[in-house]
Amino acid sequence: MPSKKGYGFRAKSASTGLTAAATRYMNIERLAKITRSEAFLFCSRIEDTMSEKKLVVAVVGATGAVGREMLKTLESRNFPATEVVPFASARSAGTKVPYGDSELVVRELKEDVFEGIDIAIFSAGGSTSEKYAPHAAAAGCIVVDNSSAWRMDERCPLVVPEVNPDALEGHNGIIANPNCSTIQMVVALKPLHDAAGIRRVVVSTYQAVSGSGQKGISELETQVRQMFNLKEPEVNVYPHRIAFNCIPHIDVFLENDYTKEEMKMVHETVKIMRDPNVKVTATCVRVPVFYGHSESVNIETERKLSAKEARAILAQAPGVQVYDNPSEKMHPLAIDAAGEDQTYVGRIREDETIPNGLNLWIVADNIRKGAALNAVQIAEELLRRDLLGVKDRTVFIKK
Ligand code: 25A
Ligand code: L14
Repeated sequence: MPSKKGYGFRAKSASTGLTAAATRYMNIERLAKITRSEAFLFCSRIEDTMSEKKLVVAVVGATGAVGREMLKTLESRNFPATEVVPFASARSAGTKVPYGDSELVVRELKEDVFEGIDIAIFSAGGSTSEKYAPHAAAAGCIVVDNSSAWRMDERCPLVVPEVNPDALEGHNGIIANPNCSTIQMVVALKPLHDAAGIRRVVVSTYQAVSGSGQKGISELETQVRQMFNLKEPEVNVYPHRIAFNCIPHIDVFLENDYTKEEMKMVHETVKIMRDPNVKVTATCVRVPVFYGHSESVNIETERKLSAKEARAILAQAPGVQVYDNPSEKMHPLAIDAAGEDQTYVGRIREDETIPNGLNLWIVADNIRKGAALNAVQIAEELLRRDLLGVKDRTVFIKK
């Protein structure tokens, strides 16, 4: 099984052997110089207040590659959920998924499960989102949806928290998480756009197989093993063999001969940046990498931006880590970005064929920033802005 560097290594402190509550009583007792029973009363009052604020979070598609990462992310970021409920298809109902030190039993997703759930993070594919998200919103449960189903719907904000968090204000109950390749690109491009006005973007992606979920990971692993054993590799998931190959075809082809994945980058970038003047053209390529999408990005700006200025701007940008030292052979690599939360930018240099052009190499973990992490950050932003609840529950229900 391919391992993912940095995954599952969150060491838990067990130094005192005390429960968190007991430690709290003792600390308060010491700090406030009060008796143990007074400290106990004080703490139980705080805990009562906290327990009044129930926050129930569902993960839909919890058994998938992204769903499992969502559970891990909720736990590792200490998301203040009082209860986390995993859902998947009937096939997975009753199985268990890891959550922190424990396991949760997967429930079958049905239309009527959303009553009493505050936030449901979906990653179960477009058709599942299309069918179930309106039922969630109608029950007052906010959906943060990772599929492409709702992204271009005018009723749904399309959000990258570092770029356009205010788009969440006035949401209607379904919030869309952008496409993985788009997320990492806009995280890096937004600060450059603010500084110099991006007019044109030419992007080529190098996308990992984990973008297609567990089945993509298995396909690459199986084909490599078959070829290593001099067997004919079976081709099941992608239109061609992916082992030791690059395939310029992700998602379906459209009438203009671009793929849907490429056109997602074109349209989603404009919606997130709220600027139709940003013209994007994309070529999306599947490469035999397990985790981490890489992108070669050429931009043309209205005002001149030197490589040095761009590097300084990106060094300050939220969610971005500049990693760019050619003389030391330091560039962002998919194998280093895997398991990390940042979007890495390197190979920053001026395009010498036009007056105002830059080339960049942008890499991020497609399952984390490209999917699970961005979705959890959206949920965190909803809490920060006090935007829980659905004001008009009829928006997605046809009367
Ligand atoms: O419509 P889209 O937007 O194009 O998205 C299509 C797929 O892309 C993934 C996700 O796959 C989705 O199914 N995806 C979406 N957004 C992504 C993003 N930003 C993204 N990937 C990367 N980045 P996935 O494998 O991650 O998750 C699949 C989960 O969805 C559950 N599910 C499916 N239909 C459902 C449903 N849940 C409720 N109701 C439904 N009708 C699915 O549960 C899984 O949790 P499951 O029980 O069907 O699967 C159980 C286990 O089986 C593995 N598996 C599934 N199919 C295969 C498989 N293993 C091998 N080969 C297969 N063909 C699952 O991974 C899981 O472990
Ligand atoms: O629109 O790499 O989120 O196959 C899900 C599958 C993005 C591409 C989406 C892949 C897609 C991804």
